[in-house]
Amino acid sequence: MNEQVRDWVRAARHIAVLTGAGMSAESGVPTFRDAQTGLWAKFDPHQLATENAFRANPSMVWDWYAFRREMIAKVDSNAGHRALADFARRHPGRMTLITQNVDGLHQRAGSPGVLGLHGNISQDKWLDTPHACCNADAAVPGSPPHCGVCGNMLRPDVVWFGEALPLQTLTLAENAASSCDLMLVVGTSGVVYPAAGLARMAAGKVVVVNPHPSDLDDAADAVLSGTAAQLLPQLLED
Ligand code: BV8
Repeated sequence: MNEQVRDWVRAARHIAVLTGAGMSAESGVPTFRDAQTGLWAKFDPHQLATENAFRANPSMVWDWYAFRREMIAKVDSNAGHRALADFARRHPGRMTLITQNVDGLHQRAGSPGVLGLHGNISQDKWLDTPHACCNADAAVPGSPPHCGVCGNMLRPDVVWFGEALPLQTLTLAENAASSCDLMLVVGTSGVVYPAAGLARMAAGKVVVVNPHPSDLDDAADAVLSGTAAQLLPQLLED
């Protein structure tokens, strides 16, 4: 393990962590770029994860999310998720965890106050502003479930491309980035914004953890070439 980076971790009063799909790869959740297995192989996720795609073909997009939900329900957090949760438990208030992931595995590992920039795949919300008739518990089952009176559809409570991130969450993430002594950037290709921009606005040193080159390596003070579950336990042990 890179001793210099471990020294940075030990010396840091406030550590911000930004994670992406690579964080959950060792849990068995394919990353966004290699998520497209089997019947979804021919679809570009950046195309599917849009309001237009959902309105154009609601059942196709709903089924894609149902496929991912089933997969996520079968897996568990890995040693990388647990190392972050353990560090936060041992050092309350010293770490702010920001994730692009919608799988809930950080939360399942016990990480407190996770800033979920892109939502939560296991929750639904109404596509259009709900009327008095729109009761999710009474929604007509189907792909997707919908209101039996006005036809309003349920959609996954995630941020689709072209949609704004939850403002309060983004603001808290930006505050953490601009006040950190150290930012760990784990398992992200760094191509999706404004999430990737957080690494470029980090006040402290930036350390990338990724087995492959990423678009944020140029912003890094150190690049640790390895996986989240392998490196984070070593990096974060006291
Ligand atoms: C918006 C939820 C405006 C849905 C997601 C600036 C420049 C260029 C483009 C833009 C820009 N600003 C905005 C844009 C447009 C767009 C964007 O960024 N496009 C990209 C593709 C060019 N951004 C948006 O549309 C955002 N919204 O801008 O709104 C606006 C503002 C106000 C009012 C109205 C509108 C919304 C972006 C969020 C979209 N939703 N997810 C869902 O999940 O279905 S993004 C989704 O894709 C993920 O959440 C994540 O963010 C991204 C995937 O990236 P990664 O997580 O990094 O995963 P990836 O597979 O790419 O890479 C995995 C990495 O892990 C690899 O590097 C690999 O090497 C590594 N790895 C593999 N195994 C391991 C590992 N690492 C460690 N350990 C391992 N074991």
